[in-house]
Amino acid sequence: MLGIFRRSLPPAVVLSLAPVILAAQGWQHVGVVQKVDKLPDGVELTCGKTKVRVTVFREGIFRVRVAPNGAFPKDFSWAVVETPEPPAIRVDDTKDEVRLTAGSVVARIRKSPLLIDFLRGTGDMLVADAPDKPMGWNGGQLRVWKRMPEEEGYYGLGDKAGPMNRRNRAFTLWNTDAFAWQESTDPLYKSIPFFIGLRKGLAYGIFFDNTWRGSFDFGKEDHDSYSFGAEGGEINYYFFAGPTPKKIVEDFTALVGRTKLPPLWTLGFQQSRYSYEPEARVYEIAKTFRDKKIPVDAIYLDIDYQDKNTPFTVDRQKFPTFEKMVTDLTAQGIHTVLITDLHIKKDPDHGYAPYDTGAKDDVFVKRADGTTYVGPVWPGDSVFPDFTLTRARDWWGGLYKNFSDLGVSGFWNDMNEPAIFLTITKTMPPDVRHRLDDGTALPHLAIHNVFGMQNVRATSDGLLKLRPNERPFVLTRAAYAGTQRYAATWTGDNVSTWNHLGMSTPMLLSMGISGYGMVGDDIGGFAGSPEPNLLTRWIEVGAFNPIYRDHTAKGTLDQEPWVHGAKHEAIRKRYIEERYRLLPYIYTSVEEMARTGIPLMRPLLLEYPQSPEFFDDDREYLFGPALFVSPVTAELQDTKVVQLPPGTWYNYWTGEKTSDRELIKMNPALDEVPVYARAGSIVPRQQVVQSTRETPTGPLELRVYPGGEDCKGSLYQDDGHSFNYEKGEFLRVNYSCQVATAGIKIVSAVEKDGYKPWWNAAEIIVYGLDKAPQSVRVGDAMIRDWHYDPVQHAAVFTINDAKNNWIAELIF
Ligand code: MIG
Repeated sequence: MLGIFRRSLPPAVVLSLAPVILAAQGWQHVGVVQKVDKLPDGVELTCGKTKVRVTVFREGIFRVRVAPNGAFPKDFSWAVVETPEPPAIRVDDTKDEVRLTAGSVVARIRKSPLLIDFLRGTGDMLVADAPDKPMGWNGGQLRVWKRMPEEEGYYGLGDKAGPMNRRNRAFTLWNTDAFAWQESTDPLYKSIPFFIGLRKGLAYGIFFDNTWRGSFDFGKEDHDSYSFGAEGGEINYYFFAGPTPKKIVEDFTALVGRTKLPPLWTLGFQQSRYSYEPEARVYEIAKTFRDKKIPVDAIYLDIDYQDKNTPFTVDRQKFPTFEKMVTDLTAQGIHTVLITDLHIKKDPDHGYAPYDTGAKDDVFVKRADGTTYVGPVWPGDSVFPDFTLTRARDWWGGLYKNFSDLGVSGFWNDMNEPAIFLTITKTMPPDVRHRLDDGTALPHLAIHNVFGMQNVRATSDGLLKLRPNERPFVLTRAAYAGTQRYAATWTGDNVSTWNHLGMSTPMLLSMGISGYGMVGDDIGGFAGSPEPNLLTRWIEVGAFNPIYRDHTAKGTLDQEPWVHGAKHEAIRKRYIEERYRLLPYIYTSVEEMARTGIPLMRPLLLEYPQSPEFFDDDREYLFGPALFVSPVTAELQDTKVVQLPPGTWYNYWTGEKTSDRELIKMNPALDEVPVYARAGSIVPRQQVVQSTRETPTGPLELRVYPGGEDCKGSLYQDDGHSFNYEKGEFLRVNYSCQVATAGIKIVSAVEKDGYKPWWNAAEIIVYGLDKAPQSVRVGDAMIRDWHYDPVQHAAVFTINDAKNNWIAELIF
């Protein structure tokens, strides 16, 4: 009976029946603690035959593992890359509870029954197990229930659609090819079992490191508790004590790995479609960008460049001089990105090396009966590399040699949920086994959610072997926690509707706090064709997203920036140009993301966790540390109200200063996106270039927005493509400014000068000045060549030798 339910009802329905069927189905909950053993990093609790370990992984990070039968399996994770470094701990064992203290955080383990609460030393409760539902399991299934206080919000879970706050909804984690997904579609492409709980400024994080089909229920089943669990594997979760959401994101990304510094060109504008063909069309697209002087850095070739959709081949009818085309694009500063899907056409003895060598090396996924699994995808009957095997990943990585030798810059791994045609489950059957290096194998259910991750791991590692001193660029559709180590990603097959434009921002923001900062959407929408205003608005917003790629489906109308006439083209070009002007700032912020895990696109809850009134609008965010963006995503924009976050802000376009927490009412024109710069920030910019390969002319521009408590900015530059920065070949300059009655002082302090930038001079623009200064001084010298712009309320001057340390002063 229950088996029938399970098969025929969608997961959310099954979940809502849970309370009724839980007991009947034989859920068992962890019982009374009978024995407490101290471990070097925590405690092991024995309850009947069950053992529970609560340990401290690092300062502020606890870990909980449960072995229902008392035997902990080998400790292994696809996600975790950090090694534990347990701080000093204290264990207080009393009759009713055990307290495990590390620094300012306490795990209080109540004994009868075993319930775990995490508190701050100050007594503030962060999160407590639901009193009536200790952790439980049922056959292979397992689940953890936590108390759900009123007003607590839940943020994260990767690419889930809908509001960023996941409260009142339930989600399944099962990587799924979800063409034309909608707000209520679930599951989607990625499984990132991590979230932040946030209540009145108190924040904590939980990462449930389990790759099986999982589910998170934030108040759908029950109003007083939320829960997370999976259909197999282990109860194994990490608790992050913060204290701030930022610290939680930093700690989580340290645990599972951060985005690597990407090649600079991947931050430029990228043009794609399904598919540019034949070759002449690719040339035409490239030429149109250059003729119209619309900057672009990459053109993508989707599956039709291949011979009958067969990965690692080229259709010579359509692309007779493929090699020359790649070279010619490169010569124009345009990178070629090729799709290379993971399904290998089952095509024995026709000279198709990927199949023949893979079969010979025995790297394809098998079924339980030992036969190779064959499934239909784009090339027809296909086989699939066993990416969980190191030797299969190595073999896959080697397949990139030819394309890499030709100078193809980036690779796109689509369909890696994995997506399979002509089956109801859209993926591999459960009897597929995935082999592991130690000679064992796991069922598909255990590996499904990491299959795409291991696919892009293989691609990225392969490219690193082929071009050891080039940063690889890989784009993936499926992901598990930590996949940002190997690839950038996008939100899959969206639709050309205003609704989708609106859904995009919260999804990208959720990805960012889930550790995945190099993310974008299909600008203009994949399915369907955007009306002119929609494409224009989308290109405007995209300028302030991490990945900026226009893409559309087969059979749709052309979707390049110029397709709707001169008026739209001019607006779109202006925003794409703005993207390039901002590259010094964007690259600096992306370097920060690679170093700290703080995403480029930051939801307001990261910056203002104390003020829910500022983050209840999911569509507004900070782009890097300094810019506040309020996208226009409505077709008929009546009056738009922008609630600025605390502090003073400057209109990014006009330089106009706002007052604290100003509510701005506006009717944004089609070419207007509200963007504000934080008072107390310094934003580096450059001149427009047609691609990142072109050296900008003129000085570096430094926009100084005085005010705030800690006025600062920085600049990071390096060669943009190699790993030489790891050897110190980079430039880092820290800028600061101080406002006093007598004047404004701006300081440049070079932290590291291991790289010679393209500029010598810097043009400094100081905003927010009601009147012109009396004089401008750099060091001891008075500058004569400066001017005051009364419209922008800004003083403008140039420092010729700006690469060294300097102090500039505006004297009033
Ligand atoms: O079944 O490669 O999401 O971006 O253009 C469709 C063709 C397969 C899905 C991807 C989309 C891509 C398309 N792919």
